[in-house]
Amino acid sequence: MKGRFITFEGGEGTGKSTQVALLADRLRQAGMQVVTTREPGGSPGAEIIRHVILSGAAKPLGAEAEAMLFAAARDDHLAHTIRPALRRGDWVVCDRFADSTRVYQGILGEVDQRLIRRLERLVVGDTMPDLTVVLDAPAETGLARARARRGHDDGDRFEGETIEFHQKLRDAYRQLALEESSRCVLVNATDAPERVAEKIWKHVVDRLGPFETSPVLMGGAAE
Ligand code: T5A
Repeated sequence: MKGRFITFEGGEGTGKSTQVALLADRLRQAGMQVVTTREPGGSPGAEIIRHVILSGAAKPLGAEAEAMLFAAARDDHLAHTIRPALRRGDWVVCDRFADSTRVYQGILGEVDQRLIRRLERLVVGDTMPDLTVVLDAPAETGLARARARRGHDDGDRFEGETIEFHQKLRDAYRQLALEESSRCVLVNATDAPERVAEKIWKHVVDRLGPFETSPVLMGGAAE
């Protein structure tokens, strides 16, 4: 049996990591084997590339080179973590994936769309997500959450960008969710985490269910 592949996308601090953990818990309760992972990173080789990019060391090379580094990290992640898990029949829940490159490097970084698409075809091929949850919140809300969690104001390579950058990021993700509505769902992430999780669970059941699970596990607040 082939597993299912779910990715989370959105701006900084929209709650992706929080929701990855909550969804994984819920899928496990429903009897699935679940692998949680993240990008950039998610395999030993990709974690090394993560450090190079997020430290800002690659920024002087330009957005095109960064896009290639993200693609190299993704290639390693797919080979060593994602595809083996899917072949085992596990569910893979991933914090960011190829849409992040489309949005951050392609739209915000203005890297030629043809290069972005070629890299995606080459690296991802047919291992596209079955479902992508795009978390949506005002840029100020996300950045404030990310800063509060860290406890100081210095962000990583991308958190350090201007507020206009983060507003454009939000617009680009909303547009992506609209254009790819057969794969993506846009979820308002300004509610309390449990309420956001409930909305996501309903989308997962709707798009990828039904699961053989008890009605109690399927229940919860409506939206
Ligand atoms: N990138 C990545 C690219 O440019 N191209 C690519 O191809 C890829 C893959 C990754 C960076 O790399 C860029 C994008 C990113 O800039 P990262 O450190 O992994 O960097 O950072 P992010 O993915 O942006 O994740 P963050 O850690 O900033 O935020 P999350 O995961 O969205 O949010 P989370 O869950 O950690 O929550 C942040 C704080 O808010 C609270 C949490 O408890 C936490 O304290 N919170 C909430 N508070 C109130 N209400 C809610 N609903 C909340 N949900 C969470």
